[in-house]
Amino acid sequence: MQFKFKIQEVAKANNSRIVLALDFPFQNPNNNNSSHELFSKADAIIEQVSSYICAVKFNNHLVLPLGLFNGVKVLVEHVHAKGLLAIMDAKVNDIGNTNQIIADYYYAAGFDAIIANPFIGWEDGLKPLFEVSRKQGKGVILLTYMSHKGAAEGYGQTVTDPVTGVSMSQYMMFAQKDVTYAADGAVVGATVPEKIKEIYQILGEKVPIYSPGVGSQGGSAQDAVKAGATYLIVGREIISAENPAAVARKLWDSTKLI
Ligand code: BMP
Repeated sequence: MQFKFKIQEVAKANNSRIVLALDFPFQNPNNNNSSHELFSKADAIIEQVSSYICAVKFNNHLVLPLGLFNGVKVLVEHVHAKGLLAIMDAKVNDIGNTNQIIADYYYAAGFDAIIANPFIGWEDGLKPLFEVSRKQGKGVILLTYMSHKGAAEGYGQTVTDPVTGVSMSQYMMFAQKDVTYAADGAVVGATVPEKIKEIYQILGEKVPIYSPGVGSQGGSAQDAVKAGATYLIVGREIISAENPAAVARKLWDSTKLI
């Protein structure tokens, strides 16, 4: 089954559109016990919030200090044991061969989907990544308009398609490509709900929108969903709370699928 349908099933089962970004602040790895502490914190949060989320997104925050096969793989197994899916936010951004090898490692660690950067283009860029992912039943989610201010410089620029000669904004071109490539998702910042609305016009129900930037970056979960986001990627708002489960539950309650 394609990843976009797998996550739909989990989302329905938990009645949740929340993807937890399991991101922790820097902890000096030279300090004794640091990686043990980090692992325990991550493991505990998965346990506490599992019934309010549908997936967990991992980033360099854990892969760098814990390592992929000793630390993160075990957390991915915990995520799966809870009936949830694991997304690797690798923002894959290299030549095809390198992209394939990056993906192979993450998939060998159990990840169900990977995030990539569409600026690399299709031939010898995204295409080999999609091929290796499809072959293994894994998903590819593409950045389409990022949540930070500087996103306007790249995703917001006006570009001319070298094939058709048509000019349009970069993010609208990426949105069209999300559909053409049959991506499993498109990342669009919750900080730019007007862009979510525009991109949703292109994607419809074909490619679900994953929206990061809720809370800590100033985006509103409700506005993002109203504009067309299916999933909300939320990290610090939950992770840094005194009671992560309570915050996750509140967010779950106010953004349930039905
Ligand atoms: P937070 O909720 O703590 O702001 O975390 C958001 C997460 O989503 C981070 O892992 C960040 O790297 C990621 N992200 C983002 O914030 N904006 C984007 O446009 C794309 C992302 O992957």
